[in-house]
Amino acid sequence: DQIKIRTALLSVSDKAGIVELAQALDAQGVRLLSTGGTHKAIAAAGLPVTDVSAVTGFPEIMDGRVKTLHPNVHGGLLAIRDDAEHVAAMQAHGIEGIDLAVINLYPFEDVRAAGGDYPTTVENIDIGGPAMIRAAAKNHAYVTVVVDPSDYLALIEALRTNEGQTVYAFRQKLAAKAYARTAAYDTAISNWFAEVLDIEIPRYRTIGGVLKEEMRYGENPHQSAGFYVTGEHRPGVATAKLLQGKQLSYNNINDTDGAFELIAEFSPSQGPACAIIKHANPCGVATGPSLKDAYLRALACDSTSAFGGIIALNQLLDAETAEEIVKLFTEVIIAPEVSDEAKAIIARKPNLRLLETGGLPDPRSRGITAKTVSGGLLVQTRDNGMIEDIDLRVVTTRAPNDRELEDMKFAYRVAKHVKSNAIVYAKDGQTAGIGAGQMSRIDSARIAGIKAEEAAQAMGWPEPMTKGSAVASEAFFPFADGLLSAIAAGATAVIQPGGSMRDQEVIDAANAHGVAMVFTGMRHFRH
Ligand code: 93A
Repeated sequence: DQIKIRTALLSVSDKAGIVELAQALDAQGVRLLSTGGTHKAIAAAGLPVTDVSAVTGFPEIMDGRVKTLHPNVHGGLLAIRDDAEHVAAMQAHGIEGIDLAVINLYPFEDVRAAGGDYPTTVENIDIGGPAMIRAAAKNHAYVTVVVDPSDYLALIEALRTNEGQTVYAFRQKLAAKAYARTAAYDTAISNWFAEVLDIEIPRYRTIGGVLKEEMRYGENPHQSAGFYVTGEHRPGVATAKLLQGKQLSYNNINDTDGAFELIAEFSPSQGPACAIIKHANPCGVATGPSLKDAYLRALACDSTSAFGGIIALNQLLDAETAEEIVKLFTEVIIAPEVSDEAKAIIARKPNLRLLETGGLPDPRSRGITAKTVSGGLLVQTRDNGMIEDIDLRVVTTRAPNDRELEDMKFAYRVAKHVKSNAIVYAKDGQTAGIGAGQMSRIDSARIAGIKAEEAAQAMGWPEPMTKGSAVASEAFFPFADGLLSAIAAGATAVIQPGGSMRDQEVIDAANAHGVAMVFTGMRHFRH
């Protein structure tokens, strides 16, 4: 159960903490072996260390592609120490046991996330490192494997308090972590290929990531949670810089992602846009002549729900918008950029989390979404369908006018990001009422109408914004009732995928009320 560490092989790309670890090992009388760069760092600190080429009797060749891939290394890691045949093989071939492997890999994920060019990214695929990690982890009965610098302290402590030995349970846990690391590493490589080759089929995608953060809790305080990054080269919540405020919670991350994916549908070239999200559903989305206007217009849709919400912006957060935002309690702001003046204004609210992403993700880009089901994982490609790319089919006698058409598209873009069943009313580039997540479409239509009436009351408007609005349904109206409810709320134009058995009934109802309706042929379920 207890294994004394006599020989350690250190081979790390991330050199942080390696000298301190080497010092601690040296103090325990451990013999240190190391590869080129790591050897240099340890030797520079004045510690005795043997180059691995002295162990292999082979120089590092091919720019380091082959340095530890040698039986003297792998035999030393894999030998069963109390198996007579293994011991005989070690003696016959001059193989010495390696009891500790400290390895972290070529930074493939970092190079990928930084958008490294093809040859650079390929060169950063580590081969020897994962081979050693897997070998050492397989032989955890005898060998300790450390792949994460954050485990150095625990290792040092274990050796210090236990006469330079490690216990089996400790080695087992490290082995579990080791295979998680190599699995995540290969996943990142495979998914990089899928990204480069623009492969859409999930068969070529692997689910997995690197633990970025252990969270205080999950969706509820009794659930534990972690945030894994997949290394997708796409600006967003996983790679954003937290400029101020507490670490994001599980729910914050989920909601912020929803907010940012939604606002990314609004290209900055078409003007400022703002989305306010609560519980992964938008409570207000608007464009405006300025970002401040867009924010105020988004807020006006449902200022009650916006309390404690997440705000996403499609362009630089400026001072005048920041001044407005700090007036209300908000959990998170996410924006591609933040001006220095805006940072200073937000700093007055130290608990407000401010995220800067450096850009907007391309809504057309591919990628995958996943969710777990009991005993399985459901994986699909992202919903990257865009209304701009669709030929709309007018199905009513009256065609929509230009303003209605604009509002229809606006509403449809928002509806794509609303939990089904989704009904979104919009007018003049602003949501007028949103109905989300109801089990029947007519309930969503009714709720959206009620929200619009409440907004009109709160804002002192003479009538709800649904009067003369366009309405979007993210999936077809199964019956005319949902449509009639929307018409009763004042919608004059309707956008929906179509495809119901009762399409004709729905079209007839629209015609009877002089309402213009278009079919998109593309559904945006979001369950
Ligand atoms: O190029 S490799 O795939 N071939 C190898 O034989 C090999 N051995 C160790 N990469 C290899 N390594 C990696 O080198 C380790 O995983 C580590 O990331 C890095 C340490 O190199 P250095 O000590 O020269 O900085």
